[in-house]
Amino acid sequence: MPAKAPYHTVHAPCPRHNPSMMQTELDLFNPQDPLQPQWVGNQAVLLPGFALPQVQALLPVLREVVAQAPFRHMVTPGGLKMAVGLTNCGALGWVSDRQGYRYSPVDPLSNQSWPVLPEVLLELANRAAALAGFNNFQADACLINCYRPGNRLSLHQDRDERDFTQPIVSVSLGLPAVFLFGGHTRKEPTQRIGLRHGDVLVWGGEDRLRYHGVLPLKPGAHPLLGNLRINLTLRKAG
Ligand code: MD3
Ligand code: FE
Repeated sequence: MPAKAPYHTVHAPCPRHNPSMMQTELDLFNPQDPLQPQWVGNQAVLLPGFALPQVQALLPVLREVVAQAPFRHMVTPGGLKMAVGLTNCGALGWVSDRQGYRYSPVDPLSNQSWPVLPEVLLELANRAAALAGFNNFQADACLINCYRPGNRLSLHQDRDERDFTQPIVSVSLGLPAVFLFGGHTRKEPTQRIGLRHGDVLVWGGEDRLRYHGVLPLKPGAHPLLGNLRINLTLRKAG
């Protein structure tokens, strides 16, 4: 245990000392253990394991979301089918088709509203945003990506949201991945950071428009999610 708990607002037991949290990736040789926030930019912070105390509550609500709005492979404006499966919850959802990328209040598969953004997820995102210095984060959209082994996300910026002063909070679940974060132009070099089950990333301010992506997912088996990686990104889109 570090002398001082890194997450002052977390009153749950330390997940790495509680086997029921199913954190199976504890590696004493990894400088990321034990849980310490890692600033990867002036306004970008990785909170290792921050979501672990909520995982047991999150998984059933995510299953409900996916039952109402299943993962699908969206088509890019260029006509390519995205390998990563995608769905949304919240008042707005990110969609892509031959017409372009945008946020829509309606799921094009069902012509219904997207599922409600679960309270447990909103509350988790607000606590994470506050730790990074964003005190009035008002997420109205949660994009849910589903990766299988081999799936990658090429370098891109997130610029379909209305207000770039609002941060993005991401929650990683299931198989680990290598996240790439670059600069404000595509050609700048990228850094790599490992994202594991339960990790939360907050990006805002000057880091909000950085290029970023995900390397091809390595095969593996996660005890809770099998051969999947699920990434939730909470945003203020509208
Ligand atoms: C840095 N998702 O959905 S999450 C995306 O792991 C996306 O599925 C990745 O990029 C994933 O758009 C990365 C972390 C993240 C999200 C948004 C960012 C990092 C970011 C926006 C700006 C800079
Ligand atoms: Fe992105």
